[in-house]
Amino acid sequence: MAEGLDFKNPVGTTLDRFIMENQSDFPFATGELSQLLRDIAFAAKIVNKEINRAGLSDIVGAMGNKNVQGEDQQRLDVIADFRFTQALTQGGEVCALVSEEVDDIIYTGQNEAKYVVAMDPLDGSSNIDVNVAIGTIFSIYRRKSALGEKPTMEDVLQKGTEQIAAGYILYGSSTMLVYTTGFGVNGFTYEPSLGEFFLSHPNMKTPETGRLYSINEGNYDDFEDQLKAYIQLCRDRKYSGRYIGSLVADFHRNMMKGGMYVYPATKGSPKGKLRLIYECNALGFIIEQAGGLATDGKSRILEIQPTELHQRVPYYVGSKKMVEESMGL
Ligand code: AHM
Ligand code: MG
Repeated sequence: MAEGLDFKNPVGTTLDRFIMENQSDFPFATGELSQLLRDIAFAAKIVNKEINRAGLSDIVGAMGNKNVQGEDQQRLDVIADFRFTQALTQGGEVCALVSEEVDDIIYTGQNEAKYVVAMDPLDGSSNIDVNVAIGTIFSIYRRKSALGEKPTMEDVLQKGTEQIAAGYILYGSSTMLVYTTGFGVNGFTYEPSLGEFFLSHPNMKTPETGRLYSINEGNYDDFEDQLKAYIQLCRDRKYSGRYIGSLVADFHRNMMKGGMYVYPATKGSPKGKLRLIYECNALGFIIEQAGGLATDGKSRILEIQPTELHQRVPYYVGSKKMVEESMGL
């Protein structure tokens, strides 16, 4: 063996191995959740591939709106919705799905399955067509209704505290899958030539405070006085304003470096813009597991009882001290 080189663990831990090795965290685990997470990762690889060739598909699409397989060109968010729905329906572990792309509950027909998934298959709509980082967000719940029956509204309208797993995929300069099952947050980076996610960011923690603030300052005049005062404080302290307009990318950067993302109520979106059950709760679970905080500006996001599938909430998420300070605490 070449001196100084460690070949014992040459490529690190794959996502599949990690999921398998950590399955015993769950009492009575029978492997369905592990399979469900693998189904999500599988769909993520396909979506990642579609995203990477998006520019090329457009060129082909321009010649009569057909791609190389002769299929009609479709928007990436529609493609992502189709890929994830297909993977989770065929995977057999999910009885019902909620997707940002679909108004009603999607019944998979797998009434024996234990789990419910809420997701935004491709978030950052304004960035999808312009080669800027975008993401997928997902949240997993155990159903409340009896196995074998058709799932109900109660199954999908659960508080964030009931999540058993949540995660996101960031399609950025590299593709990452980050998830939690309530035992810390772990990040995996995709290696395209091997087609595998590898553990690259074990046990992720966010700094207690930070110097980045992410908000659409174009809406400043609409903000409540308290938030205006906090933004002014960030400016006085020479914090950096960083806003991609892709929630997953802004969230991920802030979690890594220390910072806060806010989408408050505005005149145009009086209840905020982001969706409680598949955007705010998922990232709220992750940030809490990483040591941060997620609120609606007044109280903890994970404790809000959802009443509608596509409910919007104001959203404050990131480093604990910054979120507290912005709320006047
Ligand atoms: P989308 O689900 O339609 O993509 O909207 C969510 C996105 C977030 O990713 C992003 O942070 C925010 O909307 C940007 O909104 P705005 O352009 O109003 O600042
Ligand atoms: Mg979205």
